Amino acid sequence: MVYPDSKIIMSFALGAVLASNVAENVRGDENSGSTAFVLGVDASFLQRIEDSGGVYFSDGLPADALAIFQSHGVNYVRLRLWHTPGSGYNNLNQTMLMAQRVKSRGMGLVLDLHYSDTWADPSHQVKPAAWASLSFNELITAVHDYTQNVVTALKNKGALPDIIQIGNETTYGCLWDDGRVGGSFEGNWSQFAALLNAAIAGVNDSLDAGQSVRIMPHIDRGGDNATCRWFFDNILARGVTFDIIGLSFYPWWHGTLTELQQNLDDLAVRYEKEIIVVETAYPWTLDWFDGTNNIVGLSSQLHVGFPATVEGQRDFLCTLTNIVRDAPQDKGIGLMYWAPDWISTAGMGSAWENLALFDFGGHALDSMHVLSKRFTGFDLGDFAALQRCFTGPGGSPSEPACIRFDFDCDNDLDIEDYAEIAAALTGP
Ligand SMILES: [Ca+2]
Ligand SMILES: [Ca+2]
Repeated sequence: MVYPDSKIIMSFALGAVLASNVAENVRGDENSGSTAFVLGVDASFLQRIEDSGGVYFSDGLPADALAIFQSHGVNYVRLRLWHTPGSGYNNLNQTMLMAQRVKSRGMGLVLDLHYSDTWADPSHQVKPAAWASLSFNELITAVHDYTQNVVTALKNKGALPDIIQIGNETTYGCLWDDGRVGGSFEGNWSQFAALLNAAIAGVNDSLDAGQSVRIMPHIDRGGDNATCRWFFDNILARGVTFDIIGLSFYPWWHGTLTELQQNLDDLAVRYEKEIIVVETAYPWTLDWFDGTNNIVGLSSQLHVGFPATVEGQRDFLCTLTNIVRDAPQDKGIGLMYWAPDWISTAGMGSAWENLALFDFGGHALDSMHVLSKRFTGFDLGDFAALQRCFTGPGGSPSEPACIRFDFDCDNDLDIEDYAEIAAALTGP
């Protein structure tokens, strides 16, 4: 690789910009990431994996998975909450402990309310058993009171969420059949909206004066503009007020990256709401480690240009992050990787060990570096790395410590990357 003099000059110029912006960046860091680009992970499995013997490593040393994520630029953690799950995990008590652990690290928290005792998704929205025989009006009250109670409980533990997801992948509604929409349930939109509004009121009624939480409905279909329009048109027409559009984008289910980009382009302008790709993942291998069947294992599930390698995973994440960040009117505010910690352990199999951001032995993959600080601010501590990566010798975009500076994901450190870094340093 050739490093022309202009790069060296720009590198030193960046140093001056860095120095003049450090104070501002430090102040921004104290703000719990609330205005920073959201680089999140869903770590809802983490306690269970740890209890099953899972250990994580970074640079060969064992470490707290959350610390590893944070040192790689992750600033938000998402936790799902089930009403009365069969296991001892993802209930209120265990979620409160994890939420405190997240908050104690100064990270942002996304609470993912499933309104079910188990997985809620476009094919399953089963009411909690405790609510199975309630009338619709009683269900409205239950949703309000439960939401108020769980948010109050978190608040009282010093772990008030920053963003609350009112339902999980509610593409066809929630709390079936009362809140079911689509197909023969198309007449149910008003009931579904009433349930969402009850949840929102429950959040608001849990807050003290001066506190605020951003509300995020969530559906899958990140690459399906027609379904996204259908969903958000319908809830907005029925007075559901919210802050953020949450979309899942699993590339083997939800379309191409181009379709995602076109969808974000439309939604950002159509609704003028912030958007987070709240679930995504990509495989670093098609191999597997245990007897629990994996979600992804076929080359036909991959996207052209993104092989199932650590580099392919890195390139996917880099490209996806840019697509979100480049949505119109700065409405793309982040993405969250689903279960990057779901390694296989002796006590718990994984359907996701080839989609994690750790290898089969729990060692952080180099692809994790792509998240690092790309959109959350550089500081003086990054200057030496900047210089070394751009001016060599030895610096190259394939080196883990340098991956984060390749903003345009072309596996080259060049003038375009300088422009992005300068922009990151000088802020909006
Ligand atoms: Ca497996
Ligand atoms: Ca580049």
